[in-house]
Amino acid sequence: MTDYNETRLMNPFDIPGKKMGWCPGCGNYKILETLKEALHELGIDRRNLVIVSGIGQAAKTPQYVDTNMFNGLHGRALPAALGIKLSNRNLVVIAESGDGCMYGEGGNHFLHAIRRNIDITVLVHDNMIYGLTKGQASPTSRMGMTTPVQVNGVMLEPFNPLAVSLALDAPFVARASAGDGAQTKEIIKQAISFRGLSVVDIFQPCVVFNKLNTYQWFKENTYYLPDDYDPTDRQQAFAKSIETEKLPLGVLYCHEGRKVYEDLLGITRTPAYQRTVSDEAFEKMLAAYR
Ligand SMILES: Cc1ncc(C[n+]2csc(CCOP(=O)(O)OP(=O)(O)O)c2C)c(N)n1
Ligand code: SF4
Repeated sequence: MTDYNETRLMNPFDIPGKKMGWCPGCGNYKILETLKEALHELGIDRRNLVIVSGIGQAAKTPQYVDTNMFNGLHGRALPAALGIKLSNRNLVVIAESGDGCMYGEGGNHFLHAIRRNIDITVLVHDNMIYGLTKGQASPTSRMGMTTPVQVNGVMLEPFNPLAVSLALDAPFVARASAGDGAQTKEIIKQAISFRGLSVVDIFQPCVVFNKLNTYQWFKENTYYLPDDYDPTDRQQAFAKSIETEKLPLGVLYCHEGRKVYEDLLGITRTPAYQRTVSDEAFEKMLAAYR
């Protein structure tokens, strides 16, 4: 087994001396670290990886990873990720953003990415708040939580990303918690290795604007799926996803049955940038425009 510090020192995804925009203690740090370790341990080539995000605190993550990145508009990580994957299906594509960005502004894209079953990994830093814009309620905010905008408490039921993903037959659905780096890393590794759309909802404390869902709250309100849990049973996974007393952590569902979108489209060709064009064909094309 590789020593933790040794892994950190050798990690090719680190950007030494990078100035970070996150508050001390933010759960985003742990997710970033575990992501870089997962990528390193999977032996992913930095040149074949693209991390795509929207806008927000979580969406800054790709700026702190030494690889290719695309920063889209708020909620628009997934359409960009889809375009990137379809232009070169050999790339490992990770879409990564906050709960507001992915489930709120990007909610429609989230639904249709699952329907399409693109072979990408969706990592959602779920801090149950809008962090970057200073603490308004997000789709996953708990009912009753007060914020500077929801002064009488959030009055809506939270969005349930796991139940929605399972209802749409997402083939890989998991939940992790930033408080447990080791488990989060293993789940991220499984999600990246999975062929098809994988959704990982990662609990992430926002230590500044969310005083309800603290590290302690996540510890007290979650539990690990037991070792004998069968992740191929979709109905059982759905039952787990709607539990409310304590929230399950682990891979709820993993089933390699659905065709991925790239296969359905029949994309087998070499990416455009790798293709060679004969001089003759090129001259012919130019001539057609003269
Ligand atoms: C269409 C649109 N609506 C609103 C905003 C303003 N805005 C920027 S970041 C953000 C909240 C981000 O929250 P979340 O996605 O949960 O990520 P976090 O900052 O908590 O990581 C909002 C509302 C925007 N940039 N674009
Ligand atoms: S405001 Fe919250 S989410 Fe943003 S960096 Fe600070 S602790 Fe993290």
